[in-house]
Amino acid sequence: MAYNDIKNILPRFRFEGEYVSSRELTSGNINETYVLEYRDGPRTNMYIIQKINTYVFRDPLGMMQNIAAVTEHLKASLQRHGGSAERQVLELVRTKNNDILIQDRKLGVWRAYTFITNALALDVVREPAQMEEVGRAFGRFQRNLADFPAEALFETIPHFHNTTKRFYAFVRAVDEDKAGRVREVEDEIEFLFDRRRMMGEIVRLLDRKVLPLRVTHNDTKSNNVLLDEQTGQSLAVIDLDTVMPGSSLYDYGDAVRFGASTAREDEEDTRLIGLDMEKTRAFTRGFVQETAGILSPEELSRLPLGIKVLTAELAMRFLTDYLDGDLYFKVNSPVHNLVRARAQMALLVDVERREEELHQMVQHYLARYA
Ligand code: ADP
Ligand code: GN1
Ligand code: MG
Repeated sequence: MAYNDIKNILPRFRFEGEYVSSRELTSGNINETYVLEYRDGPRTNMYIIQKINTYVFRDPLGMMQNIAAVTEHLKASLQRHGGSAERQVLELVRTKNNDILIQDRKLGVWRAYTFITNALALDVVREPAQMEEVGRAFGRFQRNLADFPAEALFETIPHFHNTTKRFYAFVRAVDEDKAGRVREVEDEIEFLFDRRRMMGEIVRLLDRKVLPLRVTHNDTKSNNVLLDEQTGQSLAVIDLDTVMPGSSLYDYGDAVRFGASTAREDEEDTRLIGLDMEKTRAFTRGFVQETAGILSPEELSRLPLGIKVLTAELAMRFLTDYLDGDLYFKVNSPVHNLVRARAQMALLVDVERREEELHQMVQHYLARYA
């Protein structure tokens, strides 16, 4: 990363001390993230600064207002229960004008957080115990936001997990064939058409009010949770850009499809891809323990549907972006989105095969904790 990219933006935030260094973190698929080090006498202060992708987030101020409100709520809830918010809630660093973000016509849109030190964000979950902690973190997040007024939130990306609308967008991408890639992916297109009905199932259950709308995170990858490096315990849920009204099945399903896959999200060898049942069980245990008494029996019994729908949704989103010519997700090669789409399809085939097993597993934890 070139220091040049950020040097003009740094003096506008309330960072304490003298700038020492910066390093780019490249795990995210949307925003640009840098870790900063400042020295203030004997103290080292670390910060995160992010350039917000305004193609993806059309109303960055609305998004930042959501984040400010949600982090305040989480902090108050921790303190009410006798805990401390330190290292457990994201903390915004304001600008010298006391704003929560910078919108500069030339330099772009930026925000900053204090960096939570000695913490791990897992791009790959190594052990079931880590996955259980990730489950606990997202379960607790859901619990702590159960009394947050959903109507106070902006929809930062309208219809984000609305797979019915996403299916129409996919069909449009096929029709338009902007990048001339449709011919290469006819099998993949058919794969998704075959699952059209299944993909719309959560949306239909929300419409019929069988499932309630809640405040959800909506992007529950394992690298959006920080674990204490020493104890392994979960600290903070991060990446709050998509906190919006949604279904608990989204958070459960997205977390499992990412963290309990036997391979990375962009694994090329699809034979290596499947669902790790031990990690799935561990996540479910952590998540159900924290949300028992909050989530309804209708939600809890349908958790496996979340895995199926979210895996299919991501396959469709990656393929749509491939057909559009890679406008949305960051890519490291022209086939990156296609590789990602195929990987999600391989995972989905395994999830479908294990459907009965997944239902039994969920019932087991419901009997025990819910
Ligand atoms: P993206 O939307 O691009 O995924 P994230 O907000 O998830 O961006 O940040 C990317 C990575 O930066 C995270 O996975 C984590 O490793 C690190 N990170 C972000 N915020 C913090 C923080 N406050 N403290 C420590 N690490 C952080
Ligand atoms: C994006 O920003 P990041 O990398 O945490 C995307 C998620 C996808 C994920 C797939 C705002 O998440 O929805 O599931 O990539 N975020 C947005 O890796 O679209
Ligand atoms: Mg992230």
